[in-house]
Amino acid sequence: MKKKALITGITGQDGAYLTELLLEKGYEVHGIKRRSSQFNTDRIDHLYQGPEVENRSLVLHYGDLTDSTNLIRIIQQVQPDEIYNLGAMSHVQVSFDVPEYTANADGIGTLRILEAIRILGLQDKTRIYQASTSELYGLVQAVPQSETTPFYPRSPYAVAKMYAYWITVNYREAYGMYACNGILFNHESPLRGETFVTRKITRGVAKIGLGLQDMLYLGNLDARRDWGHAKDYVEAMYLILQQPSPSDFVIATGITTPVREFVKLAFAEIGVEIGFSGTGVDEKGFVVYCNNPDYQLEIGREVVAVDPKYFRPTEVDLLVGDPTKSNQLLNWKPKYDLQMLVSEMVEADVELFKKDQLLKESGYVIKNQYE
Ligand code: NDP
Ligand code: GDR
Repeated sequence: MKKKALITGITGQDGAYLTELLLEKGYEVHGIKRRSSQFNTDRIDHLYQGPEVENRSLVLHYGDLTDSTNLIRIIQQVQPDEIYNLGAMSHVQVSFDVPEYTANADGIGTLRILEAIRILGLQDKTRIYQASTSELYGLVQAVPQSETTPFYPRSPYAVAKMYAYWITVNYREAYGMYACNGILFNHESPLRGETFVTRKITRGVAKIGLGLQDMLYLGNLDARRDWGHAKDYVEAMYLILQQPSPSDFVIATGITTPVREFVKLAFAEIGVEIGFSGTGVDEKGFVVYCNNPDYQLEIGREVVAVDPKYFRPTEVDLLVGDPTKSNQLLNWKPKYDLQMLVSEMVEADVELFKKDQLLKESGYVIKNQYE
C-alpha cells in the first residue's frame, strides 16, 4: 500500500517541491487548491497525471483553510498518513493589510486541521507537519535562534503563526498526536513568489540586464535573513514526520546576509558590480562595473532605489538560525549555499525574461507586472 500525504498550500513554492519529493518516494499525494479566477497550478502543472494514468498518485481537491466542513470531508475521504499544513497567507507585509483573514487562515486554519483529525478519530494514524516560521522570533531576543529562543512576533502574520505553533504543541501534549512544528527560516528558489524580496531582486536584475526595466525599488536594505533553498527545506519537512517521536525543529543554514548584499550577489551573476551610496530612503545602488558584452549598463547608472512604501510598521531586523538539533537528530544538512541559490534564481529569471526580450524586439508591447 502506498503511503498517502495530504498537502495544504500545494500550489505554493514549498507545496510544489514537496509534491515532487513525495511522488519520488512513492507516495500518493493529495493536495488542496483554492478556486481562483485564473489558473493557479503553474508550479505543479508538470506533475499532472491524466486519465490514461492508472491509479493516479497526484490528486487535487478544491478547498480552503477557512472552511472546516471542507477540510473534514477531504481528510475523511483521503485518510492521510501524513498532513503537511503549508497553506497560508504567507506575506508578512500584506498581513498588516489583511490581519483578520491572516489570523483565520494561518492561525485558526491549523486548529481546523487538528480538530478534523480528532473528530475523525485519526490521531493514531495521521502525522501532522505545521509550517512554522522564523518570523516567530521577531524582535531579536538572542542569536542564533534555536528551538529554545523566546518568541516575540512582529506582524499579524507572525502572531497568527504563533497561535498555530502553540496549538500544534498543545494537541500533541493533550491528545498524544504526532504533530510537529518545523520552524523554517527563509527559503527561496526560482519558484519563490514574485513579491518576496529575493525573487523581486532576481527578476529585477534579469529585466534590467535585458533592457526590460529601468529601476529596482526596494524597502529596508539593512534587514538580514538566513536564506536557504526550498528544495533542501522540504526534505527537512519529510524527515520531521519520519522520527520515532514527534518534536519541533529549527531548519536554517546558520548564515545571515543583508538584503543589500543579496542585491550585489544577484547583479554579480550578470557581470555587473553594484555600489551603494546615501543612507535610509536616499540610498541608491549604481553600476560600478559591467563586464557583460550583452548588457549595456553604463558606469554610474542608478539601478536600485528605496521606496518607503515597502517599509513595514514593525520590522524583523535580524534572523540567523541554529540548526544543531536538526543536524544531529534528522541528519539534515543543506546542499545549497547562498551563492548557488542566487545563481540558480538569476539564471532562471534571465531565461524567463529572454522570451519577453524577443517579443519586445519583434514589436510586441510587453506588459509589466508591478507589486
Ligand atoms: P506560498 O505563499 O508560496 O504558498 C502558500 C500556499 O498557501 C499557496 O498554495 C496558497 O494558495 C495557499 N493558501 C493561501 N491561503 C489559503 C487558504 N485560505 N486556504 C488554503 N490554501 C491557502 O508559501 P511558501 O510555499 O513559501 O510557504 C509554505 C508555508 O511555509 C507557508 O505556511 C509559509 O507561511 C510557511 N513558511 C515559509 C517560509 C519561506 O521562507 N518560504 C519560511 C517559514 C515558513 P494560492 O496558490 O491559491 O495562493
Ligand atoms: P519575510 O520575507 O518577510 O522574511 O517573510 P520577504 O522576502 O518579504 O522580506 C525579507 C526582508 O526583506 C526586506 N525587504 C523587502 N521585502 C519585500 N517583500 N519587498 C521589498 O521590496 C523589500 N525590500 C526590503 C523586508 O522588509 C524583510 O526584512 C518570508 C515569508 O516567506 C514568510 O512566509 C516566512 O515565514 C518568512 O520568510 C520566514
